[in-house]
Amino acid sequence: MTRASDVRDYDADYDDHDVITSGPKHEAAGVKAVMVSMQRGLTQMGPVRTTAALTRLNQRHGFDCPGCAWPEEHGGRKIAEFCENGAKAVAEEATKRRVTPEFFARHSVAELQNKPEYWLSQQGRLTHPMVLHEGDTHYRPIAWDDAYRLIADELNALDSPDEACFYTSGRTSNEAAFLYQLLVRSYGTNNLPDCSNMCHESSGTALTESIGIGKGSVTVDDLIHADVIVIAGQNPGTNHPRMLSILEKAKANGAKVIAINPLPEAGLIRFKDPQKVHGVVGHGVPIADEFVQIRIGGDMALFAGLGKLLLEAEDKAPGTVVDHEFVAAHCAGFDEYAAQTRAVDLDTVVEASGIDRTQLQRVADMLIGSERTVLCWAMGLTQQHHAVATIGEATNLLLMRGMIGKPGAGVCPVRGHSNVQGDRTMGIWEKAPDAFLDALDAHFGITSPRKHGYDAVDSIRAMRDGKAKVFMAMGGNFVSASPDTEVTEAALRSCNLTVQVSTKLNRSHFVPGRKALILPTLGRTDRDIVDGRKQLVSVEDSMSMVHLSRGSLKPPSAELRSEVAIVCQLARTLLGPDHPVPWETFASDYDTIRDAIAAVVPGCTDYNTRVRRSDGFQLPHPPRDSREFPTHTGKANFSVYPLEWVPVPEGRLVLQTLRSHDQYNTTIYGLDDRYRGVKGGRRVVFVNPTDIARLGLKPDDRVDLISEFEGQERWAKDFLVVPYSTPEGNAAAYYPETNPLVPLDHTAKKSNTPVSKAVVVRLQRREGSAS
Ligand SMILES: Nc1nc2c(c(=O)[nH]1)N[C@H]1C(S)=C(S)[C@@H](COP(=O)(O)OP(=O)(O)OC[C@H]3O[C@@H](n4cnc5c(=O)[nH]c(N)nc54)[C@H](O)[C@@H]3O)O[C@H]1N2
Ligand SMILES: Nc1nc2c(c(=O)[nH]1)N[C@H]1C(S)=C(S)[C@@H](COP(=O)(O)OP(=O)(O)OC[C@H]3O[C@@H](n4cnc5c(=O)[nH]c(N)nc54)[C@H](O)[C@@H]3O)O[C@H]1N2
Ligand SMILES: [Mo]
Repeated sequence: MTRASDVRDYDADYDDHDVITSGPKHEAAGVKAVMVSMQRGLTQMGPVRTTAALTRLNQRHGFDCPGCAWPEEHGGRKIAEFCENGAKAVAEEATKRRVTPEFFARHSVAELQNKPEYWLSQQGRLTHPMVLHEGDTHYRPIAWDDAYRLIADELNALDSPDEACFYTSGRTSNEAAFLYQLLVRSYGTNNLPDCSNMCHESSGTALTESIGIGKGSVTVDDLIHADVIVIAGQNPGTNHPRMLSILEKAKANGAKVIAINPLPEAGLIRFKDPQKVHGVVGHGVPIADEFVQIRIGGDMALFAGLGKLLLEAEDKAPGTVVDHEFVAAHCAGFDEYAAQTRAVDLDTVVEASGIDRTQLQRVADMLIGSERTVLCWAMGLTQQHHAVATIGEATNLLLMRGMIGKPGAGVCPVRGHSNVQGDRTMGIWEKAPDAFLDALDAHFGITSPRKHGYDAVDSIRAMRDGKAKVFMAMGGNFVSASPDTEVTEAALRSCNLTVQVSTKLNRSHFVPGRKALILPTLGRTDRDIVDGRKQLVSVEDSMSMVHLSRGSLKPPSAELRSEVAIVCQLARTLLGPDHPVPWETFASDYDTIRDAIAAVVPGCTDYNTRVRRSDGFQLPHPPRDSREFPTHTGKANFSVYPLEWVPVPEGRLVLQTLRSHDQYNTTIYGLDDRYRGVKGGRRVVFVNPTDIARLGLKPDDRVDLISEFEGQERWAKDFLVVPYSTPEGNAAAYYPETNPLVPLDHTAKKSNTPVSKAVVVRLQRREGSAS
């Protein structure tokens, strides 16, 4: 039996024993949002840096927001778009607080490993490279060259390069990502797990099967001109706030929004634009025309049921629903899809989704009446066991109607990290296609391995099983972001060496291997000057737009190195003076990296020139650009999978693990989730009032969450029960506190993404609880 939280009790000062709850809010943003972000800015950065930072956020000559991957409006990089959570992400990075060598001398690793993420997040920016030698109780400073030597020695001592794993989080720039994968492949492995494996991997897998490319097919302009926008499994009010002003524009043009979510998320219901008068007074703009309160994991059934209703409407009035010309010219598998979908039992759909026939028909009618439909989604769809099939099923609804590669219509997986899509384009992929590796080898005269590497889950398994012994992370917080915290922690502790290239402290620093390094690096907001010349980096947003980002703030310490510098110097130390890649040239002039990217990465010709255009440039996307579908059939494929959903076992709940309004993934900004009416704490579990009664509990009871999977139990202790509007049988609680509950082996079929949105749990009332 696993009891992860037994070994990991949270610091009372930084957690929630005084939670106040007041129920969901119905609108997002508004003046309160401006006040909160200004206050965070002033607390973290002081007035001068606040002004300097916020006036350059997403400006043409400024830096790309380190928050989400939502794009700027085309031609719209002139005015700062206000976004509370973007401002908070900047405040966290540009903070004046510092974590110095004295800090590490004061606090032992034993002490720091018991601090909650929130406390760690709030200590500020790292200033010096630090090492933890075997048997030491404290991290101590290390010279950069000695750090590179240590990594190189440990890597060279391995029996095979496949015994090392090189993680990337999605903030890394295109330039750093390109060099990092080049270093890893030159060393000899494809073990390049990244945060995408835990995030949108299911979208990439599903879209590659359906349309031949794992990226979204729409632009902001398409959204603005859509008739219907479906938003499934996404909470834009918190996680992509700038999307709300686009939705508002689309609505002003007459678009209808269908929100599919177990929770009535504030931003899906109403939006108060703080830059407009109606955002200051009044109730804001209603967003969702149809709120579909789906059961967790019920989306595939919903999309299949809608498919059936669309086909029935087509049968009644042939030629009015199905775009036969598009299907005949561009698609494969329609007959098989139609046969399976016609046979779908609507009673099963109602049971699986929790959506009644009347609403099902209403939504189908909206889709039938739409000439231009955009389908947006995020983690509510991707982190499910049947995620790939679900996204395929949703895509079927668009294919049938010829809604790909047409203005105002298409698929829109809304990415998370600000450059997660760019990192993949640059080759951060454990399964990079041979064509990419061939181009890399030809350009640099190296021999990349062809054997596929480990993704995030397989890296944990490999470390657990003693097959991987060195772990290096280019950003992120692998320990807290990964599933099955106790297994992941043991896996990392069993390594010979763990290396974290980081901007700020996080738990991964205190779950060390036999030896550990913390290498502090520049963030997006910091200026990067090499030999007196300011260096620029570039990123790709959720809609395949590539543009520059220029940091402008004084870095937290002269000891920081850019990610590019760290990769280049490590590469030279590891690979030796004769290695053919010009690492020194790359480190001294980032234009030379972009020239190499132009030569190797498809769609990047003339990178240096095009990326300097005011809006940057858009990467090619054959389905969007010319209705070409580079799949194995050469056509867009209808996706046909057996129908799957998530039944709720007797006396149990299906728990989704999600973000509050006051965090960026594992970086915790504060203890309030304003839009869900939670103040002062994060260890809460949202439960339907009927379930609270049925389970013999009361609101405000304290419970332990016990996950049950294949006969194993996993525990997370001491959560406050909060009555909330969620379908019966479903519950919600925050990530990363609940990661100990997510089983490592419960992953999405084909994409291997951890099933973070459907964990079967029972709730056990704690002794001394309120009732
Ligand atoms: N401020 C801020 N911005 C962020 C982040 C952050 O932590 N903070 N994280 C970034 C990252 S990396 C990512 S990937 C994105 C994440 O953006 P989201 O995907 O919006 O993030 P989650 O909080 O995981 O929310 C998932 C949503 O899916 C819903 N959901 C859960 N289960 C189901 C289901 O079965 N079906 C449906 N239809 N819906 C379901 C939940 O109720 C919730 O509204 O945000 C990015 N932006
Ligand atoms: N249960 C559950 N688990 C989840 C999820 C969920 O919804 N539920 N979501 C998953 C998703 S979508 C994602 S994307 C992952 C996120 O996983 P990660 O990307 O690994 O996690 P983050 O919390 O974003 O990483 C934060 C750390 O990144 C470092 N950092 C910040 N900026 C920079 C930079 O510019 N350079 C470098 N080198 N370091 C930097 C800081 O030190 C900070 O502590 O978590 C996944 N895990
Ligand atoms: Mo993500």
